[in-house]
Amino acid sequence: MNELTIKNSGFVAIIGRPNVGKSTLLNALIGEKVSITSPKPQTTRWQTLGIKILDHTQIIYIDTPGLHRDEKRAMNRYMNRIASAVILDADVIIFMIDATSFRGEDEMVLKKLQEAEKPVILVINKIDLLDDKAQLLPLIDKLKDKYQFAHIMPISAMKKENVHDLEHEIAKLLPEGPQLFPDDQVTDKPIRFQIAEIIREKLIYATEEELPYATTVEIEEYVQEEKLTRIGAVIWVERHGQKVIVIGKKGARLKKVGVAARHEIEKLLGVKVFLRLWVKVKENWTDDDKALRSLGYD
Ligand SMILES: Nc1nc2c(ncn2[C@@H]2O[C@H](COP(=O)(O)OP(=O)(O)OP(=O)(O)O)[C@@H](O)[C@H]2O)c(=O)[nH]1
Ligand SMILES: [Mg+2]
Repeated sequence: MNELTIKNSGFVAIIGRPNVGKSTLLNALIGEKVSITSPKPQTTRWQTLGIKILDHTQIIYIDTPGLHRDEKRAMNRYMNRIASAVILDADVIIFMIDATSFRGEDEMVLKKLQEAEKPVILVINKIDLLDDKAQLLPLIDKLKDKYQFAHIMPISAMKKENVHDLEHEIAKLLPEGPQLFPDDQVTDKPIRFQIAEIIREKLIYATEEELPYATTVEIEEYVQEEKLTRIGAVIWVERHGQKVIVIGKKGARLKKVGVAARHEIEKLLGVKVFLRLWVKVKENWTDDDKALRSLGYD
């Protein structure tokens, strides 16, 4: 494929409340992991591009943080602000819901989309969890009354069911336009960011309750040597007690996170990695605009 063959291009925002499977869909569409995922809500904190060429169309997907109601902390307001801004920038919107549970927060997201007045594809995810797909019909009927969707598509992002069909429906809606990113670029995020996100994902899996929400990862050292890459990262938490938990008994939890992250980073970079993790406390950083900015939430 060369630049001259692209006839259409545009931005497709993946929007929905937390945990419906937005990042899982982005990864399924791109065919590799560009955005981290987890069973815990509010995993994604930044917008992340996934770039793909399909026939004569360059589709630029934008994964977003889940829109949510509880805006108690500066971090929550930041995440909602990002998702809302992406809605305004996109050419087409994927409104993702979970086939097994439609809630007030989904209604809130739909209301925002109604105001945006853009082509919206309703994507009903996790259909692999339904015994009978006919269970979806009342929900589809209800939603059809609320918005004139450009298309309605039940999918399973995890099992890659209907993902290919979805992609073709999306391509039909994109305007004429030039190639916006080079052929081989799949995301906008630099490697250091991807590494920090991999570490954060392993932390989310290794910790419980509020801890996933109180941690962020900063890469301090990234040195490519002849035979290995040396990476040093700081895991920021909000309180001393959280630091003790992240480290675990005799350092066991931190070690587990480090081993899991190192394996994935080695796969990503294709070289041996020496990974060192530190845990540091920045009091109340998730509710402090200045601290958020200094940690990259800008
Ligand atoms: N059974 C099933 N699970 C899915 C499917 N898609 C995603 N999941 C799971 O749902 C959970 C949330 O997935 P994510 O992709 O992280 O969800 P998200 O919408 O990006 O969440 P936030 O970033 O928190 O807004 C994970 O445990 C996924 O494995 C699906 O099609 N079927
Ligand atoms: Mg996500």
